[in-house]
Amino acid sequence: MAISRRSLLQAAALTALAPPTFAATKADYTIRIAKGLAELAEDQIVSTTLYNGQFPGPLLRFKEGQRVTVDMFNDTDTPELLHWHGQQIPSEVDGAAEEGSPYILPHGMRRISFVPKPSGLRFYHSHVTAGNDLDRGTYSGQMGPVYIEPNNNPGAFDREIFLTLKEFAPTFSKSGDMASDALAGQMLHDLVAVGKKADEQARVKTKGYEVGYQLFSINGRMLGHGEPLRVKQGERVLLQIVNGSATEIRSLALPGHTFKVVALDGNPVPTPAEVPVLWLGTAERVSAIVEMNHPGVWILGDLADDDRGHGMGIVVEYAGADGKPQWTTPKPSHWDYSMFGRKPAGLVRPDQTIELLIVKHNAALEGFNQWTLNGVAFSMQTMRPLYKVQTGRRYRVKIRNGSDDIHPMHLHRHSFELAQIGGKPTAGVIKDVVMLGGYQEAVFDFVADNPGRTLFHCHQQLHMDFGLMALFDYA
Ligand SMILES: [Cu+2]
Repeated sequence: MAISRRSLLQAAALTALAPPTFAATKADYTIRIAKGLAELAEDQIVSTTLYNGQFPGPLLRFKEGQRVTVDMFNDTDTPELLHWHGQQIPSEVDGAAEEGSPYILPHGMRRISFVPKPSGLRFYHSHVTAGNDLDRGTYSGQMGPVYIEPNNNPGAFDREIFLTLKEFAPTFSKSGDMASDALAGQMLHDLVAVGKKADEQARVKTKGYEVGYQLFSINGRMLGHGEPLRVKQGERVLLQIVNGSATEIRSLALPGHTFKVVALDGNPVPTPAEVPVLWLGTAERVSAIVEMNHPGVWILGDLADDDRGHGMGIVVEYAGADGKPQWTTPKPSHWDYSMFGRKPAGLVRPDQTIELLIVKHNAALEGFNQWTLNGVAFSMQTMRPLYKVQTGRRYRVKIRNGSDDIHPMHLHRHSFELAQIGGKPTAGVIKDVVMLGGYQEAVFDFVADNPGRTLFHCHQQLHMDFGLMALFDYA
């Protein structure tokens, strides 16, 4: 599983070579990785690995373009990696071993320095392989929000509230309940055929393990157990939401209110639009303004009754209102990224197109599904790059999903622009994670403008650990 002996030795060598002068000056930020307790409710206290002893980890506010130094101490017995999700920074500080970032060794430390960018809502989280260990990687409590202050803020609002969505107490199961009908668009027949063929060829006829959770939280508290969001009538509240889940796609609704989506993955959208329900794939961020114009005591929560019932929600309480928090299930709707985009103006011609096909191999790896991209499951042993890109060129990635699962596909160290999603052409939606629907395809463009090894993977921990990952390198 997890870490090869070679990469550990490499990490050890690099640490040994590091000059011992780090303690001379104080870093701008210090993150300590250690076991601790997260009190989700008075009678639900979980033991997990945390950043600075708290969940979520501290909100880190950076200024775009202003260099920071960060000390990362690993007080655990296992190597760690801290990844700066959504930032365009060098490979050696990005925090992914596949890109060449060294591990933070057990009871060791690493000081890094980088220039934060781009502005907007980002986050930081563990990037180690978890494999079959549900205490590791993003299954743990290692995540926290990052906000990179822009020069100008999109939209007018009175107040800003950060919300971190996170599940705890994971277990393996043999059934999943992924909300597969959440996304707009149709299944493509040729991709259904790919999935059917893979199922027929599979030696094991049952599907592999999935992960389920017992406890759900927003900002580390189960629904009804933390402080409510106290609001006033007429207030415009900007919600900065991070889906910190290891594996789940989340929805959020607030009865009687709509969400005006102003940014996706921290990047302002060309067409801010109001929706009744937000959907966030694993690691996605949504910035949305809610106009508080429906007084009462409400539940801002997940559409899934079971998840909300086990904590995925937070109470919104208007000044002067009292009573039991109310919930009503909204009418069914689909999440369509293209509604926040603009019409493509003419034809943008990429320099090259990279076509990738995802296939699921049922329970092929000791009961776990194995995933391939163009027939290759990523190997942590060889870490062989799948594709070489050239600086300055615009690449179009066409990713096709031959499975029924939704894949939140994430590109490190670069942002991309959606070109087509759910069968619809679009432009101007800049992201670093996109949910790819079951048997659907997505097309996005990125410019190779940040030399260094670059990871492209599904952010579902169970998928990335079992093959759904590719490395791009610069020629
Ligand atoms: Cu996936």
